[in-house]
Amino acid sequence: KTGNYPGRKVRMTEITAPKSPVTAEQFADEIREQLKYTQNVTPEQATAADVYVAASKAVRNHLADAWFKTQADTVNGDTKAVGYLSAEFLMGKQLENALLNAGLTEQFDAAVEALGFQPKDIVDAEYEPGLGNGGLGRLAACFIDSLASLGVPAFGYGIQYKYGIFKQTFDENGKQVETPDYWLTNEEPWGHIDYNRDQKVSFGGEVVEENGKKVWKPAWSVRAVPVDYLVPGYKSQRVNTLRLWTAKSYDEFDLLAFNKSEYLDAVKPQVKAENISKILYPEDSTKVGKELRLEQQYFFVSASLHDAIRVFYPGEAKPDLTTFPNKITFQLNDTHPVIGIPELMRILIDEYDYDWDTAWGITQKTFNYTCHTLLPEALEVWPASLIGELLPRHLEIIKKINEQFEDELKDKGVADETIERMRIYTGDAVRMAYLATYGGSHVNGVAELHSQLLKDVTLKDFSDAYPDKFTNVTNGVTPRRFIKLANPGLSDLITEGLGTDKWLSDLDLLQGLVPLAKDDEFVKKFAAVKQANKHSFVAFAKQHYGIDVDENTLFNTMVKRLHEYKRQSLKILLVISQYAALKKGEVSAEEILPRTVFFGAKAAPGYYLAKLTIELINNVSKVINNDPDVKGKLAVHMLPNYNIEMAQNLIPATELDEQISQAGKEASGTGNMKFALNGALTVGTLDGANVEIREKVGAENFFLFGMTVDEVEKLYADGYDPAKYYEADPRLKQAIELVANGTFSNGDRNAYAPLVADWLTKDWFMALADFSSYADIQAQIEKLYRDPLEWNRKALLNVANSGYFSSDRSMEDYLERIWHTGPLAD
Ligand code: GL7
Repeated sequence: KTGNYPGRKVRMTEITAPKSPVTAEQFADEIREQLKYTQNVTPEQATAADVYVAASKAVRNHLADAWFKTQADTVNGDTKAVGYLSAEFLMGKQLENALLNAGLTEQFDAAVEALGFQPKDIVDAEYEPGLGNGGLGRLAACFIDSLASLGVPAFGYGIQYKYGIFKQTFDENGKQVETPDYWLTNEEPWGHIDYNRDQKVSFGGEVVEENGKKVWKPAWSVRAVPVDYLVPGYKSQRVNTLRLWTAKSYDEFDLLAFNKSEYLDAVKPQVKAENISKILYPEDSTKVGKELRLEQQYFFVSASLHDAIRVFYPGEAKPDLTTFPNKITFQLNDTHPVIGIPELMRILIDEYDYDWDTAWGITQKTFNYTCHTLLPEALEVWPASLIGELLPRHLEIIKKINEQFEDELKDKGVADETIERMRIYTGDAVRMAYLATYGGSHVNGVAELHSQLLKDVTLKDFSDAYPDKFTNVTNGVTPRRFIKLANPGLSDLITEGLGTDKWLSDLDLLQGLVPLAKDDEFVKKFAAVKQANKHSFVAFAKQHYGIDVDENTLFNTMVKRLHEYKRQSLKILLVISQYAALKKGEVSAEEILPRTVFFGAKAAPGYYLAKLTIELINNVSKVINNDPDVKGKLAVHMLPNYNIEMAQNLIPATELDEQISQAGKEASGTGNMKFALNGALTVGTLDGANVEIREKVGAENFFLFGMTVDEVEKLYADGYDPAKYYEADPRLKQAIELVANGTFSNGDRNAYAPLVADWLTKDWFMALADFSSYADIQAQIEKLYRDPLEWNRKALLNVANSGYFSSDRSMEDYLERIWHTGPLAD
């Protein structure tokens, strides 16, 4: 069996939606039936939450046949499937998306109204699952949506955490407060727990020799139970599977301990097992070296590999696993699932009796690795002792892989000191990125610049030794969720402009809007959509955050995780300098361009400077928003708990987007794509996918500032002294002094001393060095904004030229460059 990738463009736009499978009346009856037989309430008793569950189950039922057919075609056909192994899937709310993809939106709206509810209230009743930290987890969700929409057979494999990313609030001092996200408090209608397809995952113990064979005798095991989520493709009639594992104990209870009245001890084994899928680690772009984290990684990867064998070789005791890489190709989403490489080796050798070389051939063909970072500190490195304790057999295998690797490098004539640098196993540590690079067929970065830097810097030795392994796939976002659902006004206008809605599955068609940017009437309609979105966001902000926002101001947004390299500090220093200029009367009331600045950002709970930055933003916000001198001119809001729902509401309302990371630090970014596709202009650096966005939308439609990667490197090499920049730009000096002198801390000069000290003495990501060019470009931004027609023309050109950033296109690139497979036959 080989993949049947035909080498053609994988567009599925020819497939039209099935004729509406039900009428609104029928759908209303299906909801009533669910209310009656599974919710056990009458339509009169039903609340919005009941109707949400009932409607969700009704939609799920509609997808069942297509799901079965997709599974059958996947297993019986000859198209290789994709297994996307990811510790995070940040799905967002499911109902609206499932309705859209199943072609049931209109029936739902009418049915729900017939039951006496507002569709929006039903959709809002869903609790957003937060099983991811940020871009990496959301990317996984976009990718599986696109694979299903393209008709490519695929499995997402991950963990059903009991607690997702923490909920963020702020205390009265503006400090971040984290509370647990118990998202499963109420009935969750999407995931189906399948106790009959469980897998056993073992840990610890020792390796012994029996009859010349290594045998792992684990000390303890947990039961991995899959929870299946349906992933419906948009108009593709295909439904893929997202299988998230939950950990259960085999020993519910220790009766002996219980009988001795040691009740807590009695449930210890259960607690230990179930802890594995208890909580998502809230770290983003940093590595966590915790035992539990390694347990999580091994847990879901081991279960997933065994599951794939079960699926593709049903009932076979002695399957021919040399065909495994033709059945499924596994993508390792960052280093988190890389333990899958030694695990597949172990399965093949220990469980199925293959020899080392055969096993290695299968393994290397099966895996590919995506690197999502440039920060060396984010590449996972595990202490060998920890792996040895938790997975002794795997450590042996890793050592042997490393020996083979070093031999191979020697044969290639690689110098000894280079080999030394490249070792996968160093004697006391295991470098997961290196293991992934050697153990798979392809390695990719997530934007052109990033992939280049991987080859030139982060993985240079590897790229020198294995140049053919390296490739790029620029990230993308799904237009279904991030344009159609998030921005219905713009979607309708695009469809009107293009005369078709086919753009939703072929986003390059947006190019057809380019000529319309010359049509003033169309541009005005586009401007009206943006204004309407701003108006809606004002209501959303009032309802969710209790704040008053003036819709006749420039909506300027910076939403993403809080991290020094992303440089929220740079933005808040600019805001402070603008505030200072207003206070001093340096800009007149006529001159000033009224702005509302929105921040949204969660900081990792242990990340001190990031949390202090949040506190600063909150307190700057308090001072500015309460200062009558700047009322109507400048407002700042730090919105709590940035999540997918907020993104879907705020991005369409934003006019100016901030992508201001230090060049060479943001691997790609995907928010930048969402903003451009929703008609915001970007102020940004030449970093990550900003580079490609600017190329596509045109340099004249992008506000570029700051140092390039080369300039950053040079400045480091020459010795960077942030204090010099502080002295040189009075705007910057003023802003930092206001922070230092207690203006935003009731006179307390110590409150932000650690931040100020960091800026003036370290400033690792050179915010100060980029401040002047950032402040200077504001004049251009303000000038353009004063000409609404020109601003909106450029914004429209951003939309028209950003079709490349569809995750459908990303998937096509993966199919062509890495996976070598394609859609199922119709
Ligand atoms: C990230 C990158 O930081 C981000 O730039 C990229 O867009 C995303 C998806 O490729 O991956 N890497 C990472 O560790 N996190 C990211 O968001 C958490």
